[in-house]
Amino acid sequence: MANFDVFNGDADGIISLVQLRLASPLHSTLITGYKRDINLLSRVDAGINDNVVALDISMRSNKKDLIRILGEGAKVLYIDHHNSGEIPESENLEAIINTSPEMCTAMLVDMHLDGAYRAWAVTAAFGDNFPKLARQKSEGYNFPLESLSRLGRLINYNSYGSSLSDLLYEPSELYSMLVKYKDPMLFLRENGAIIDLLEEQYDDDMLLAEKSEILDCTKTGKILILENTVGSRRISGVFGNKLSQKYPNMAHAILTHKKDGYMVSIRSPIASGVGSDELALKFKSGGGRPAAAGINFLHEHDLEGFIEAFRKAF
Ligand SMILES: [Mn+2]
Repeated sequence: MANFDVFNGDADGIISLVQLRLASPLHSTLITGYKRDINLLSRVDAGINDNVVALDISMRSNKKDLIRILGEGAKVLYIDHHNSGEIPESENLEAIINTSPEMCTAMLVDMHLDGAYRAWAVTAAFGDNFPKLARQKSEGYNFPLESLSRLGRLINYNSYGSSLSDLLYEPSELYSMLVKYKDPMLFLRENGAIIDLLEEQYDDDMLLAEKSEILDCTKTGKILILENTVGSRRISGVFGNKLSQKYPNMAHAILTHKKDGYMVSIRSPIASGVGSDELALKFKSGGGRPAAAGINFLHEHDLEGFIEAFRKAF
């Protein structure tokens, strides 16, 4: 019997697994990647009596491999908040999918575990850009919200890049450090330097992002362009989160220059929380959820089309 833990490399994915494995520790093969490396089930070779856990990766993008794995007879627990498409029928599949715009995977895990590691779930909610959800779930607890918010933001930031080499810490490495602690504050007390290093890099990247060029701006939406640098690739999504919190009535798209095109991060206005996935799915390599989505590669030729579609969507 083999166990496979498959999880998005961002704060939501990592902390979803942290909670599950604190609740039921076991030896497993860890399968993860940088934030946009989401076709992770393709790396799972599981059969009868094997258990697969999939966290915070779109079922829509992993459907083919999910069906293959279920067909081989493995049991799958799938917890996620991205647009899933149709969920396959199988008695080997337990799917907890909730695409509400105010929900993240780590909070679904929290519900699954009756709030056993709430401080971790709150950290993840901050990291996944759900500060309202984080605060609401903290009611009645005496959590140091500033610290949890900073930790969530920086774990999340660590996952962004075009390859693992853009990242300061490999997500599986970060997970292994975090899962040793039942309480994120204990982690911080003993490992402050790990997070301080991330913050230094974050501040440098953010400084550059804040000088980015504005491509299109209306009353309800803004499109910005970042230069083709490692720092841009790391900060684009988090920069989008920051802008969306600052201007809750506006939609944002952050384009990062790549060879012959762009990588795109889209954020819906917080006030409505919808539209991003629909816009992203109009393009070949697009995907995501109502509040936040992305396009891995937008060809230069499609830039005008994207601006038009963005204006129409928001
Ligand atoms: Mn998430």
